[in-house]
Amino acid sequence: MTDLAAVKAALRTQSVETPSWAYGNSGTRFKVFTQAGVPRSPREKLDDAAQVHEFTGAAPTVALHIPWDRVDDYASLAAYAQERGLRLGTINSNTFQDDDYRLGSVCHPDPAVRRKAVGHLLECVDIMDATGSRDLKLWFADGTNYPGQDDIRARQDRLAEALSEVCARLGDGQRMLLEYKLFEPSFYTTDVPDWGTAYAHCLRLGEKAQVVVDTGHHAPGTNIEFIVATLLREGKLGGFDFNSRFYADDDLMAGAADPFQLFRIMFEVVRGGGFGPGVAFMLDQCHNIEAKIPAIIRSVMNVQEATAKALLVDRDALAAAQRSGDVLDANAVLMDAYNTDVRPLLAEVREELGLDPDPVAAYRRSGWAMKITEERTGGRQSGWGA
Ligand code: AOS
Ligand code: ZN
Ligand code: ZN
Repeated sequence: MTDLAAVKAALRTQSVETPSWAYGNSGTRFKVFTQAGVPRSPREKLDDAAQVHEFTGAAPTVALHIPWDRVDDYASLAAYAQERGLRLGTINSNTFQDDDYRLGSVCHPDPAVRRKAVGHLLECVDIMDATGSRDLKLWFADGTNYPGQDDIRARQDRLAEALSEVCARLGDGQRMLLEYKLFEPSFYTTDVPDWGTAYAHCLRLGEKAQVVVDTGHHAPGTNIEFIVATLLREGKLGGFDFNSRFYADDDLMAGAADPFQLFRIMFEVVRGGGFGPGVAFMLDQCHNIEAKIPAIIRSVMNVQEATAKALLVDRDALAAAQRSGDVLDANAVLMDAYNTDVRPLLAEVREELGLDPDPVAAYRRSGWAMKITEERTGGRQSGWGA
């Protein structure tokens, strides 16, 4: 029998990190649909992120992206965040938007380009020192477009050399989170394409190096929860970039496309002892057509719902059914938890925290959307973005 008090206590500890870039305008390579009232600065992104935390009570940290969130004084930005009940979280590097990186960054054949890329990564660690961030997230767009273009093996050597230098720079309590992605923007090889490559590099680098699982970064049909269970078992799961995908790395709201997959992932996290501060639960999303703040609130709620269902699994009954080889009963135990409507339970948790049970509705009533549109554009919200 599941202890509901323990489930609620666990849910109260959960925090989901929101990404600064999810608050700003974004789009696809075909069009960026701008929205009235979006933030014009990192500080305004934090103002919006504070709304997500105010209404969910579960989003106290905000990931930054360098250079998108570059400021003169990061300690001051951290203080600004703290005044709003937030903390600056993961620092995301960017070695994919500079013309010098056409043939790659840390894997580039030219040592001067590799030096420039490593310099950027070391700057990100300096920023971590200033913001008090624990994690440096590294996603490399590096790869090749044609067979023969470059030496696949030599590129791994270059990557290892760069990662080793950056890892050596990390201070006490700091980590590097290496994120893999099967495809795009390169088309023939990607230098960190899958969990195995990321794991192999992190294994060599030691305990400061961990793997990030972005739920949009796999081939269709990949069993992501298997990867999660394996990385947790090896002590190498550093965190998630949660989002949803129907086609590719769509960066849609977490849990919106396949809530059952998100539940199965969260069950492996709970089962593997990963439900704690050692595994960073981050969102990595781009809200191209939907209003951003409510979409981020919804994503946090979707992660909470998947987690609540995972916590409700009767682990004793499941283990007994598995041991006895009772396939149908074991599956039924898991499906019973998944098919439980956990919204009332989460509403109770929110009310016990002094929050509105419906964070999206509460946000919509707050008038924040109208306020920021007036202040940031002087125009009126078109209505759909409220
Ligand atoms: C790119 O597809 C990856 O998901 C990155 O994690 C993410 O978009 C980037 O970190 C934003 O800087
Ligand atoms: Zn990501
Ligand atoms: Zn991605």
